[in-house]
Amino acid sequence: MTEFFPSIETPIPYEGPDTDNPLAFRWYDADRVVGAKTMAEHLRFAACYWHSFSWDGFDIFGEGTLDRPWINAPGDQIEAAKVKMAVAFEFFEKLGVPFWSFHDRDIAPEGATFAESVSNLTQMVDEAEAQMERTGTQLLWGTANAFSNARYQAGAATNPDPEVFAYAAAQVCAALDATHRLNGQNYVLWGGREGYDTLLNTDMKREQEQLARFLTMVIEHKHRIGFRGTILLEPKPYEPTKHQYDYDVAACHAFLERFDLMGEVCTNIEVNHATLSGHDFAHEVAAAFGAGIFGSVDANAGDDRLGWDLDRFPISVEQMTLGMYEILKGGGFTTGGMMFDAKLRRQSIDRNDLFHGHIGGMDVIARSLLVAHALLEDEVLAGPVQERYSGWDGEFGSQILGGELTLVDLQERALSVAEPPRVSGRQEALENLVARYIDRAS
Ligand code: XLS
Ligand code: NI
Ligand code: NI
Repeated sequence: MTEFFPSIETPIPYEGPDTDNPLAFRWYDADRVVGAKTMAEHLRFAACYWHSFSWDGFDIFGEGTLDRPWINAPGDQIEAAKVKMAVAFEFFEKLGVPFWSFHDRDIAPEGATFAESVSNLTQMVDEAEAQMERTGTQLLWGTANAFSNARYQAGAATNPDPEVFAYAAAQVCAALDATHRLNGQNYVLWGGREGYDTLLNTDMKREQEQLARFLTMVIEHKHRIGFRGTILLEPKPYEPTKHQYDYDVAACHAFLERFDLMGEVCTNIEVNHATLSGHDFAHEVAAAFGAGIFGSVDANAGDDRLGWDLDRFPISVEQMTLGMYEILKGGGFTTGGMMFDAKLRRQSIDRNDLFHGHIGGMDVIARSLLVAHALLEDEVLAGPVQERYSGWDGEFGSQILGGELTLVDLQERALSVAEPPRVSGRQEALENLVARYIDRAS
């Protein structure tokens, strides 16, 4: 097949911050060592299949604008899927991204029957295996699209009809098998329609119990087939449903505790989902590490004035620095990575725009890694934080936390000691320090 991106060199080179070449990295230098690992090892970048190759720019107001000739192409659907896959891997290879990720329906068309869908998927997994072998691209994660088809209008695992639950289970079984075959590092469950629009027709308690049963079956299957990757829940507060059960990291944590699934499941944190839930990205990362359920990141960005999942490419070094800082502080990625769940704007119709989006996102995150690493190395924030809590490390603090003192003991103490002195929280000074590290990154 002729190349889809003929003007791009293989792979995109690193040329440093001063380059004027828009098709070169300015910050992402894969082999550069930062602390104990290379940038590539720290960041484990992945590109996604769906936004870049399965979507032609259509929105609720209008038709597709992007040049994706395999979409709705007449003729053999498997042939069209193969053309699409060849282009996707040409892109991954030319970008120099080590990982990719997919939904079952992104790579293989849904058939007229379930059996046909599985057969389509199997053929395309064969194809993917060959493309991965050829290019050296690895699979960060696979997932099932259990939200687009009309049968899932009322949810998949949380559907009021057990037949739909069963269909979704069959689909996830096949998608997990495919991910296992392709040696995926993780398997993701994003609850696309696992929520509700109105309580007038919804039994929330029952739906959550169904979801727990579903997840338990996925875990059992993972162990049965010997899949060694991590199972990840991807929190999102709403959209498409008005309320989604996996609202944020805290809701996922509570769900896993409630149904005794801790230790089996981690989270895939999407930047734009964090902001939709009313949290900062860094908050969600810190919450996940705090609960022991940090897994992977869907890197993207929203817009300050638009309250839906815009999936822009990351643009803010500050936002990503604060998230990267929490990731490094927590010990970094293990099976997870920085996956671009990001899409072009509808007017970005030049083929190379896909490179510009990813190059910019990778540079923002690579630069954030440098800043976060320096902040951590120099203990710029750790020092003040440790100092702030130092009382808890002393004898009195330890007695309180160790359960040696009662409420009455503390009341008695208050009667005899002076008012505790107040100290500055120094937020502005700390923000200035972070800004200085961002200025200095090199
Ligand atoms: C949608 C989600 C989706 C998941 C994969 O908002 O981000 O893209 O990452 O199903
Ligand atoms: Ni996502
Ligand atoms: Ni999303």
